[in-house]
Amino acid sequence: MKLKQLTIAAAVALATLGAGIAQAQDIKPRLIRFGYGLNEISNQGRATKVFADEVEKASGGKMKIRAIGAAALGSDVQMQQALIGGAQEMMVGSTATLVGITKEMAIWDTPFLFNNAQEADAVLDGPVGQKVMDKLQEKGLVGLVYWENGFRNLTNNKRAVTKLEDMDGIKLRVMQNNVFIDSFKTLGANAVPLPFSELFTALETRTVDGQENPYNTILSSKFYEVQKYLTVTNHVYSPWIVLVSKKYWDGLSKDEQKVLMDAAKKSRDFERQDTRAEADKALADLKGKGMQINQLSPSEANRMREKLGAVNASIAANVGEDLWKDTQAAVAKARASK
Ligand code: TK8
Repeated sequence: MKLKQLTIAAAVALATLGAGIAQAQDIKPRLIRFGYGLNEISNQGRATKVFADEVEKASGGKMKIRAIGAAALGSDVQMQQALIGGAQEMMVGSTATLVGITKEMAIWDTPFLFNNAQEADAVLDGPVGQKVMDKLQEKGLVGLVYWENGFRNLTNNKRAVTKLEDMDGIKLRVMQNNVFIDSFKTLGANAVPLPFSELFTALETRTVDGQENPYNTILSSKFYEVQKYLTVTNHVYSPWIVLVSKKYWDGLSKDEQKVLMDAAKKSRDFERQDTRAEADKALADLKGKGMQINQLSPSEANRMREKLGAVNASIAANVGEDLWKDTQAAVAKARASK
């Protein structure tokens, strides 16, 4: 009995070893760790799956994406550092959290820069978007494509924000980025920078009163469980960006780079459609979950817009007047062509 068991165990071990060697010699799949901050069931998770499937298919199984969501590999900022150091291969996250590495990324944080998603697509996918993306290379990162995070809206637990003055003293979590801190201080809130991965707990424990994110994220991260009021502000359009470690990218063949780039573009097109479809019905969903929702009156929306205009000069100074002007021109062109 004992001998038989041993023999079986040995046979299994040998077979496993054999398969392992065959695999190592014949297939040698490249394993790519791809981290992201939201849940698997979010728009970010769904598009990551599309990307992973495309990479596997296009490479004939030679490249494999190991997708790791819910910030299990770290916050946006931590993952960016892991990519730069070469400890992680890929990620997707907010451009806003990259500003500490590449200051030009702050251009996307300009309040009310885009009026609609079509303007955002035109500018992000055009020469200005590419120019900003290319700036990452000297810092050890390669940007592939922009995905849509979306237009950001305000939630909080203190009161329905119906006028500018209602922002007074609201302790509001913002992304770790000076433009966001300045913007919300300008509006009268007490802006507290925190990584997204700590946000749900901070809201639940009332360490902060509120936050701002697109409808999709308010839904997928279940912020409706810990936030009562939602104010439709659409104060800024937030892009996500798909990143590769430059150290890793430089070690890939041209064909392998093309597999990643093509799959990134497919995932982008899927992601934008999926995100927009979800956002279109999200308000009704959030209402159904019990959130109290209000639209700002046009005159109050204008007051906020005017106040926020005060941060534009500092954004322009930070990103450079040339990039500021090029971006304004690209937006004007997109707006005119509609
Ligand atoms: C996810 C974040 C998130 C962003 C934020 O990692 O931090 O509020 O909107 O999407 O990048």
